[in-house]
Amino acid sequence: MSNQTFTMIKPDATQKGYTGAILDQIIKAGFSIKAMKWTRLTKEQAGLFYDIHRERPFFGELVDFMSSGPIVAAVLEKENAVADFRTLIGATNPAQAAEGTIRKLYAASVGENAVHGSDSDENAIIEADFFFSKLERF
Ligand code: 3AN
Repeated sequence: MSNQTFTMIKPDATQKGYTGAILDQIIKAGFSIKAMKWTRLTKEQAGLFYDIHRERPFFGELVDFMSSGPIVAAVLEKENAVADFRTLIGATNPAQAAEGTIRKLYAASVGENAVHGSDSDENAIIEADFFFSKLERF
């Protein structure tokens, strides 16, 4: 079990003005921010980030969406970070997400689902390293 996870606030949520409310919910849930940036992915970068989904039928849609606007990328710290953050954001499909979760509150669909959260300690490290150097983490 690791104490860090990686998140992105996705283009649907940044463009609808939910960035502040989502960050507030993350902080109130006990996560501290170790690194954070406001940026925008190119299609190539989005494809590399989601490389494990390259063969999935929704890959093209996912890459188009994730490069369609700005995102907030962040490394978060808390005991049991990966599992607790997945609980906080709720199910991938917002229709199945529990009440009060970030996706239930702010996501529109399974594709445009407001936030990303790492699914394992191993992927949290890979994803954090994709966005942040050691000099950008405090
Ligand atoms: P999660 O983000 O909850 O770990 P994954 O890893 O199954 O979910 O999927 C990665 C991302 O791919 C999701 N966050 C979502 O944006 C997108 N995605 C997953 N399933 C679909 C789908 N059926 N149609 C469109 N996009 C999808």
